[in-house]
Amino acid sequence: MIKTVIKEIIKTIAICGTLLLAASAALAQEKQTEGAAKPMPMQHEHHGFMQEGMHHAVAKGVKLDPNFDMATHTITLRVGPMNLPAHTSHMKMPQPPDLIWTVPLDGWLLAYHPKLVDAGGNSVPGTVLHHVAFWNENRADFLCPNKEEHIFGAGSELTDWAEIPGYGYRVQKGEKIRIETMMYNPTATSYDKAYLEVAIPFQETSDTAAPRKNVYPAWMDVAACGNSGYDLPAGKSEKTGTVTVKYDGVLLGVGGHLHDYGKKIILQDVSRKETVATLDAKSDAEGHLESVPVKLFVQDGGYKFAEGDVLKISATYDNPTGKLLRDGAMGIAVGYFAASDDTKMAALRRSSKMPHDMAGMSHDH
Ligand SMILES: [Cu+2]
Repeated sequence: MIKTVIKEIIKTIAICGTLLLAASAALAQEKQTEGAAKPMPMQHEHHGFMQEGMHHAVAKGVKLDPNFDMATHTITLRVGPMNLPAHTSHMKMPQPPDLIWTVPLDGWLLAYHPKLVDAGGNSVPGTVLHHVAFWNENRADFLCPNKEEHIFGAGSELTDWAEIPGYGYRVQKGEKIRIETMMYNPTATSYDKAYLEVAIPFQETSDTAAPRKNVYPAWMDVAACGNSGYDLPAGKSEKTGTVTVKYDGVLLGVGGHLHDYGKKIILQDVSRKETVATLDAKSDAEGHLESVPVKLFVQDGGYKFAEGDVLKISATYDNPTGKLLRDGAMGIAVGYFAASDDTKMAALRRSSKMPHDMAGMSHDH
């Protein structure tokens, strides 16, 4: 079983916004129209981030419920309820349909804080989250424009994407954020009516006192701009890929995404002949991934990328199972990018949804 672990993408001291804005009635009204599930039952086939391209039964009655706390400027997106019987693999578990959140504000999303709770608000262990991924259907990825912008992801470790002071992910009213959730339950405890909650502090653009700089999620993948998942051979292996930077700017920090038996991920700027980061994974005695460290550059003004720079990513694994693990591996350096000339990034906007076969980081074959 693939256990997804994205660990602490950007770890900084979170500084909560202290400016209290007037509560917006418009935002509250917007909420009523949210949360409709997409009707297509085969949605998982087309867009899966960590999925194996196989059919999943669709869980019934799972809704998206967005809640706004104007006092703290936090949106909480709640996905559920989900029934999670003990000892159920992600293939056997009926999975939530893709859910669409229509952004009700012009502003910045500042951080993502995921957690799992039951109907009574009690904590449910992250172990039952296979992964969750947020995609902005109205924007293309700045490194791989054949893909949608992947703005947040987490697995069992419930990666907390902390705020970077002064920066935010710019959203516009009406943008469609697709939420893909995959659950499983390897534990001996069944969970009835579980909910995934992602708390997202935000700042509106109408808050002109301290405007944010825009950041773009940078997924630098050993599979380049193709599907992220690949077959993991037995024993030691290394996979490398390259992507070309298309804009001048800076990388504010970088973490990594590997699966079990992952050893390290290295990001190099080949054009500059420099190693940007070497991230050595932590694993348990069996090789199950526990964490990948984060390297920050924001305190030094960021690591400079120039248009045309070729980035090389390499992922090292040591698979002790003695057999090839189909779709068992991913190797992605994940960071935040800030462009020197942000106006150029407007070209990444899409008015309509991209065709399915161009959109995802799917494992489909
Ligand atoms: Cu993965």
